[in-house]
Amino acid sequence: MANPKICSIDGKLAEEFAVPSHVDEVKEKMTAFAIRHAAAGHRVVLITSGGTKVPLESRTVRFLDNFSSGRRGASSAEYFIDSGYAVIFLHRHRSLYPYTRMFSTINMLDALKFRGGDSGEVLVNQQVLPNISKALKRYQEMKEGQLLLPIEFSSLSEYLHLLKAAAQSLSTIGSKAMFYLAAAVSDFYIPASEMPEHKIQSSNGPLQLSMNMVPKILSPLVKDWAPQAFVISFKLETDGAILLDKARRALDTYRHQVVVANVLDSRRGYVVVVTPETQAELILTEEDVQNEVEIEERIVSNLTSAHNKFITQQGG
Ligand code: 9Z3
Repeated sequence: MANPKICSIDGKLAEEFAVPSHVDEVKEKMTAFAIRHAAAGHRVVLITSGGTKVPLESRTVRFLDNFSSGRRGASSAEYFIDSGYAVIFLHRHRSLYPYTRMFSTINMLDALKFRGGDSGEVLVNQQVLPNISKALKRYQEMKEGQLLLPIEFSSLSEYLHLLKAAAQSLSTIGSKAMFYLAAAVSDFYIPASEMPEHKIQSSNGPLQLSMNMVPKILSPLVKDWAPQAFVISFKLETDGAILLDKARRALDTYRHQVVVANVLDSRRGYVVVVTPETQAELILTEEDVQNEVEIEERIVSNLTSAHNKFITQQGG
């Protein structure tokens, strides 16, 4: 007889995806963060950002990676903080990070000049670091308010377990919690029981892989783990023709509040915010781009208003 425990997503998570050793410790931190900020009148958003990686061998040499630079998640974190939210930033190790992302292509040493002498003073060349003063001001305000809690993942297993822990932590603050699921998450994985232990040998010829479907985590998140929260998922396609249909289908299936739909090539300048009743296109014009407006500012503004309405409707 099939093991009924493995049929449920909770069972599958426990059996087939290694539990990170620090998950309980992280969960405590996230719960304390959520409670403290909710008590101070803040809303709290959990942002997922970056791609997951899936190992092909237990002693891993190779893995399958999902594409995402992490820019969407990192820039959105800044705009949420500017809008009065506290942010739990569940992100892929070494993907783009709020505030520092603006300088990720710059070699810091090219921007600094040692003044000499004993004072240890260093000068900053603001031409090499454009907008550094503005970024530093926002960063220091964030630090002062302790408004960002960064949590890292690399593998799909870590992502799944940490997201579950985050959902349970945020359930303590009901409708004041938002989930902004921008990470690019693998749909496929190799279960531990079917994974070769050692490096796959090319001397055995071409590689054929058979991968299982990753359980749809959005389903228990919405139904069981954080049923009062405001939940946004992202839908990524490369074929624009199927995008909106897929977004609507996701809303029908998971019954959450919003899908932000985007196509890989145009994601920096065009997204559609889809809800069960509405559909709003957010587009950056040439002028916006010249003025360095980012589409995440528009996305966050749209969603914070929708969250406001949601909280009012829930009577919270
Ligand atoms: C997204 O669609 C994000 O907008 C991007 C952002 C990953 C495209 P970047 O990090 O890119 O700024 O370079 N994220 C969701 C991707 C995803 O895996 N969605 C699943 C799907 O479409 C549902 S959870 O099926």
